[in-house]
Amino acid sequence: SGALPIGNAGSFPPDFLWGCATASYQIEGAVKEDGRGPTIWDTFSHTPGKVFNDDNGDVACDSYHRYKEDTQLLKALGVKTYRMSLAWSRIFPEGKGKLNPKGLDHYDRVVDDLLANGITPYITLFHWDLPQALPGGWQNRDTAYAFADYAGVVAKRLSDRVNHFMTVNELRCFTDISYMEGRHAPGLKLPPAEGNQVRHHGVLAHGLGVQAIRANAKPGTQVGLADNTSFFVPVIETEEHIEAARKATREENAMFLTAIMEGRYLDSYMQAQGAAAPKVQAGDMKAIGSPLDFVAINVYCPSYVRADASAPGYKILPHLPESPHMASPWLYVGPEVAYWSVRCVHDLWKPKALYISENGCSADDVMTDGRVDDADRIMYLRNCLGHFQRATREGLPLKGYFLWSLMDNFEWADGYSKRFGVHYVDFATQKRTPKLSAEWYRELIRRNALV
Ligand code: PNW
Repeated sequence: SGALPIGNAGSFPPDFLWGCATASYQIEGAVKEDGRGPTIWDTFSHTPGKVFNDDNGDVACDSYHRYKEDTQLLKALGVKTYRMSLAWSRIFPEGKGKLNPKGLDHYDRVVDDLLANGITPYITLFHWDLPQALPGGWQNRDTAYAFADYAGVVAKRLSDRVNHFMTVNELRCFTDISYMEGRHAPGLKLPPAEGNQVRHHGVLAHGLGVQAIRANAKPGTQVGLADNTSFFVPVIETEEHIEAARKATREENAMFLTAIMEGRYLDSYMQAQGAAAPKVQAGDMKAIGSPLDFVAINVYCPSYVRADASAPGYKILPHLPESPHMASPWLYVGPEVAYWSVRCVHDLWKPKALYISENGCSADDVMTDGRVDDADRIMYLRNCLGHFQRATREGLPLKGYFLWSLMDNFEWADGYSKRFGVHYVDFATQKRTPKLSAEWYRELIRRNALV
């Protein structure tokens, strides 16, 4: 009859790197074990009313004890790589000063187990679990120096086996959301001058971290960061609107990725902040602009943008509350952002290599007869990957993709109420069950093509 053969909707480059991502506080648990020091997320999640249902990361996915099981989940998926973060306070329980050797020993074991199973670790050094003991947290410039010391120690210990380090994850989240909007630890609502200083300490930590890693790591170690840059989709693909998207990407990220890629704050940003502009010391911008081997971006949702005759030359089109979104209300759907994120970063700054350090979604997963048929998540991922694929087809230097997340985990202020995993976690028993999306991802990796 007229049955068509099973086809591939398009292949990825042969060496494209497929992976999954997680973060220490979201999966490890074991918050009091082997000398780990408390973090601002322990404090925040144990403060009533801060996290949905007053959930916390005390146990999470218990990955501190179950990391070998997690490695086997990765292996079964067929991913070649795993993006994980280290808990700073396991290594320096007070953020600086006395080193806890048990912390480094733990990550040695995790890395060795991954490598023994053919999985390449990509390590994020800071994914929000800031040691509580650091006075003033990111309000204090000293925290940036403490971070660099910690990063250097890790690089020295692990770079014989780990080739890729990301300094920090999502600058906007651990500065703005945490210190200005109050939704994440430490839950402050600082005025603009102090908030801008926190942002500055964040990018400075990244820059000093890059320098410390280069000074301590094996030559050839690749250094970058994972940023949730705000990304813009031109409403119409004409040069005029594409230029508006590029301009918006540069201007709207002036305090984060733009400063890192250009080694300076845009005049427009400094002028707009006026008296509240960050106080910058000699040498800061040089450190912040340290050359990178790669840029990794976390891509979830778009803003749509159009060209505009008046300054600044673009207009961001707001989402309506009823615009389509995934289970998390902030996670608006707009898969073209996958292509335009890569395209705009490439056009603006031409990094040597680009990775997607996170992409994925929450869905209202329910287990029925032992199965989780998460068609919504497959729809979301397939759509995004089609647009990432366009970037690779057009020759943009996109090298790999880390799906967020390997498994359901502690979703910050949403506690355990929002599930992002391709494995379902029953938090009462810690049983991990592959969702239908895991099966789908495995098949995509097997064919190296959209299915
Ligand atoms: C990222 N928002 O966080 C993080 O890197 C992950 O740790 C997290 O689990 C994942 O995305 C899913 O949320 C975000 O409110 C958290 O816009 C919140 C927002 C964006 C990113």
